[in-house]
Amino acid sequence: MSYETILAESSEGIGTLTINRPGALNALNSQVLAELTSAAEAFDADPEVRVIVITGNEKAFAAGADIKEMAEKSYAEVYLADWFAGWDRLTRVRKPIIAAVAGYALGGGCELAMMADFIIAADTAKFGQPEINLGVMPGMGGSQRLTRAIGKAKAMDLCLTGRFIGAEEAERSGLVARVVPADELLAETRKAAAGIAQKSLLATIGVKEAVNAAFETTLSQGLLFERRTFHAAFGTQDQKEGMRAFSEKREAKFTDS
Ligand code: CO8
Repeated sequence: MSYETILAESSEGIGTLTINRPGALNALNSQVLAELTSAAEAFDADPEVRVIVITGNEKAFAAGADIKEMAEKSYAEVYLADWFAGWDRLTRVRKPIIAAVAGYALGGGCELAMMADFIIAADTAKFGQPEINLGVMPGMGGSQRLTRAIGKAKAMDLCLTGRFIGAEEAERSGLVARVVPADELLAETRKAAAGIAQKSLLATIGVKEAVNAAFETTLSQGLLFERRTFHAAFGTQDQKEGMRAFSEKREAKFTDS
């Protein structure tokens, strides 16, 4: 399938989606939404792909929703079209997703990065929710996922002031998993993705479902879900292979069975 606003390529188990609107700092318009979510779903269904990476360019991961596309919309239009609810499709992708962020990740760009399972940031990355400067507020998860990620104080600070934070502060706050030098961002992300691609897909999807359950359930329900998912792993060949390989001091060869 060919796309106009993103690049999609896969190799060695890693499906990479690159937002490609450099002239607009990768602003997220409806076409990016449609293409990125469709491409991510296609990777999710592709047995050759085991991990998905979403990235931008060195200047911008994405500088937000496309302000020019939104500017003249009416309440009725955005309400009836349920604007941006379509991004939820990305959160239903079952395979692990890593966001590799360099440059600006603002507004919807920060919110998109937070829809990934974790973020690896270049030391040049800048995160923010500057919607307040446009007379609006976050609309793709900035008030919810950001608050869960970094707590009320920091989320309020970012959403109310619109200030940007750098990669170090983002890592300190728990928004970002790792910070790497900008020129190593893609190599480091690929290395992380390649490592995950070697694991049993049954286990990586189980981890993703269990960690995400922590955001949706009580602690006792989450712990029960985790335990049951752990128990289910004992019905897999990959559990036998992984534990035997440990005893036999060799690399495990997982077969997703
Ligand atoms: N939308 C559209 N175009 C953009 C955007 C954007 N978000 N960001 C940058 N661009 C365009 C600029 O208009 C410019 O285009 P042109 O050359 O044609 O004038 C080009 O990209 C380069 O941008 P700048 O010249 O501004 O580059 P600078 O390096 O000077 O500045 C900044 C970089 C600081 C990132 C600046 O571009 C900026 O402030 N951008 C806007 C950031 C922003 O406010 N983002 C939030 C957008 S709102 C949002 O995401 C809401 C999401 C949820 C909505 C839910 C609705 C229901």
